[in-house]
Amino acid sequence: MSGLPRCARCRRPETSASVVSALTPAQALSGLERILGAGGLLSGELPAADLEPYLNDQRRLYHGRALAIALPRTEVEVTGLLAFCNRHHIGVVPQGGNTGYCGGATPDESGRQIVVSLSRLNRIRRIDPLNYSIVAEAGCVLGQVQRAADEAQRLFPLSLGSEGTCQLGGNLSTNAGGVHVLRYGMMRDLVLGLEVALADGRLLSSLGTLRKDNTGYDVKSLFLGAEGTLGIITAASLKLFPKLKSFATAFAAVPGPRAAVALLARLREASGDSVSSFELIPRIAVDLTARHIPGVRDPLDAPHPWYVLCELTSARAADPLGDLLERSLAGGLEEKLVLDAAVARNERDRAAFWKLRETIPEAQRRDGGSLKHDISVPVTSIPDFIERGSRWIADNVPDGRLVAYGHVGDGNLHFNLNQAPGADRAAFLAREAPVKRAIHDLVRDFGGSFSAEHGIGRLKVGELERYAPPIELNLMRTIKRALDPNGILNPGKVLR
Ligand code: FAD
Ligand code: 2HG
Ligand code: ZN
Repeated sequence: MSGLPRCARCRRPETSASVVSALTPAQALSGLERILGAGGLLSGELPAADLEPYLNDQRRLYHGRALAIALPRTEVEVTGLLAFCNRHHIGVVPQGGNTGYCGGATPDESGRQIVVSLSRLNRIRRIDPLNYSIVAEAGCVLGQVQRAADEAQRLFPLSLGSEGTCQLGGNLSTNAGGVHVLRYGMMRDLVLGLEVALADGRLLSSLGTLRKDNTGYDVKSLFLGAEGTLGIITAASLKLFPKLKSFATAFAAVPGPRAAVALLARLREASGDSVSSFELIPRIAVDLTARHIPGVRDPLDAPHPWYVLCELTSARAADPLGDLLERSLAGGLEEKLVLDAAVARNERDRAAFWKLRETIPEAQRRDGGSLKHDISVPVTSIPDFIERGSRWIADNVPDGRLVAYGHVGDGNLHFNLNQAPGADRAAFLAREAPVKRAIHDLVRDFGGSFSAEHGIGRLKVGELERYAPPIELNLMRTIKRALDPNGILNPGKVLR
């Protein structure tokens, strides 16, 4: 990658060879204005502060420029915009809530791409409680979809720390994970149908709500996790579940990851698979959140090396989940799988446990520079992976501290490092490449993935080239060429 041009501000290699349009910027803008109407396009005439939120990613890894920000109101406007951009070879970057971790929604530095914000396509089109399904537009904020389901006495189970901001289209396009995957699966598993604007301006309208439909290739699945490189998702039909009525939540100290994995297996058996979340949290994350996030405190009296936040849930109001959880934890105490535990007595306790967990990324950010690795290995291998990874970091990164936490029930860890107190931020961040290589190579040795739930975006294009089986990469490129022959859709993301 070293031979590629670098971004003037962040010095990262540019992966995007932007498509080049024969139109002048003024011609392109007036064509787009005709399609999107008054107020449908933000361009350089506005104060820079109005455009900035669309041009940076939330981790501040990338700083792009754009010819304009398009704000379509309907799927028809999205198709019109794509037909125009395809005809004139203008690169298009779909953007949802812009909470992605890999720079996928940020335009490149050329200033020739259009950012397409889906935020105005934000209607819940219909909800069918009997069919346990909902049809919602791509710009709906995830929390809005959850609330619509809740009001209909149903559950839409996808849940992420960013759910107040991220949008359905972004969730679908990153195949988001989060804290309920153990029970309900990833975003992909929750989809019944999609409506997608294709590069050439056609609309794939496949918003059926069937559970069973074996009619040829599963075309919609191509767009799930494609990060806007194969089409722009404008709406989706999704599965709903019975609304949850009982919860039992514990914050338990465990001697280490091995005990955590054993405890999870025991809880799943004992509860008839009612475990909906099982999150691993290291001591350092409790310290960081207590220090940086107002209102967070350690739920237990004495410090311990590791913790799990586990939650059992049921759609039956009278399910005795609390007793079951307490009995399992007591059994765990006897067998030394558990050292101590706090069980939520009310909704306030429960919210406090979850606040500690969900604010770990923010606490990491406030504490200084961090290097992030969104990895997964088989659940059984989690303890050995953590042991070997920790040893490597202790031996090789003296100015870093491991903050390894996450969705251990899915085998997914955020194997992150923060700069040690007093360390030089720039020198620590400069270690990114060798640290990433060592950790991702270790992940490969364990048969794991270097991107469990955050996707590829621009950040991990090189990693995909390094670790993906060549045949898979080749098939991906074939699909990309077939669906986007002019390369206008999110150029330089996922595939170079
Ligand atoms: P964006 O960031 O706007 O876009 C993401 C990608 O999707 C880009 O490539 C973009 O081009 C593409 N895209 C967006 N909309 C469309 C569309 N309509 N059609 C086609 N392509 C589109 N992620 C997890 O998986 N699990 C977590 O637990 C989790 N926790 C998080 C916690 C915090 C505090 C934060 C800040 C982020 C977290 N994330 C998590 C990451 C992020 O929220 C998810 O990746 C989310 O799905 C991104 O949605 P978005 O709307 O913000 O997408
Ligand atoms: C989470 O699980 C998110 O909190 C963010 O996926 C992880 O910041 C991270 O590394
Ligand atoms: Zn996560």
